[in-house]
Amino acid sequence: MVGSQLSKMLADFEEEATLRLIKDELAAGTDPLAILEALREGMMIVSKRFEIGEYFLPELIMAGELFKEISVTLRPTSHSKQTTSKGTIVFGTVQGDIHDIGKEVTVAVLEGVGYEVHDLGVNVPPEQFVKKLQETGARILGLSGLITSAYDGMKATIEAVVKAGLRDRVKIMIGGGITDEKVRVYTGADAFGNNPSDAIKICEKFKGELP
Ligand code: B12
Repeated sequence: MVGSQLSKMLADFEEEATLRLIKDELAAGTDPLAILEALREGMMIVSKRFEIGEYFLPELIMAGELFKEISVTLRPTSHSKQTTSKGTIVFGTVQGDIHDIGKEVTVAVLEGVGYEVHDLGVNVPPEQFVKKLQETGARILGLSGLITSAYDGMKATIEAVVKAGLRDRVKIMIGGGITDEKVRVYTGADAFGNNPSDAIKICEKFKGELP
């Protein structure tokens, strides 16, 4: 798989060539999740170029748009859609954070493997997560966040779930580039993940643990 080539092409905004290469990779049987990972690496290159002053905010926005556009072409093939639901998940980017590219990819993959996902969008206040959990009876909550201040949004959301008396019946995973075990402990989540494959594994584990 030509992962690094794909990452560089995305970072250089070579849209046509990127799409062509993805088409070839899919035809050759490459796992769509591996292609998504290569595209995510491309976003990391964009981020580095931003940090050293080679790219500016418009390039960040452009890269985000390009990533979204390209990843849409991967969605139907990410996994074949299941007919029966594996379970219900409430998902969103926490209050104070507007990053949604990784969240959308993760949601699309979870839907692809058969979960019913209620995506509340970005900058979601804690009480909105609680309301949706109550409405749907979902047993899994997924919180996404990319900026450091999102830790507090995650913590506040989990505290709101506790306050609503739902914590015993809802398993909570957090994710986004910066989350790790330390953040999991700080926020009070049950698990953390850094890519859609982690999300699938975590949800499977949660299902085994839920009463
Ligand atoms: C594109 C981008 C933007 C775009 C966002 C467009 C959009 N619609 O999302 C724009 C330009 C709008 C933006 C804005 C800002 N950004 Co920005 N952005 C990025 C960038 C370059 C890429 C993020 C991305 O989309 N990656 C690609 C996706 C596919 O990867 P991902 O998000 O990591 O998601 C994957 C996994 O994390 C995981 N995942 C995601 N969610 C979940 C959830 C669960 C439960 C699980 C299991 C897994 C999971 O699966 C995903 C798929 O593989 C990052 C750099 C970086 N290193 O991440 C900075 C970055 C996140 N931004 C940063 C900052 C500072 C900002 C701003 C504050 C800038 C400003 N001064 O205004 C604002 C944020 C305002 C706000 N309140 O939120 C910093 C954060 C630093 C920090 N530690 O806080 C970063 C790290 C850049 C940097 N190096 O400085 N940004």
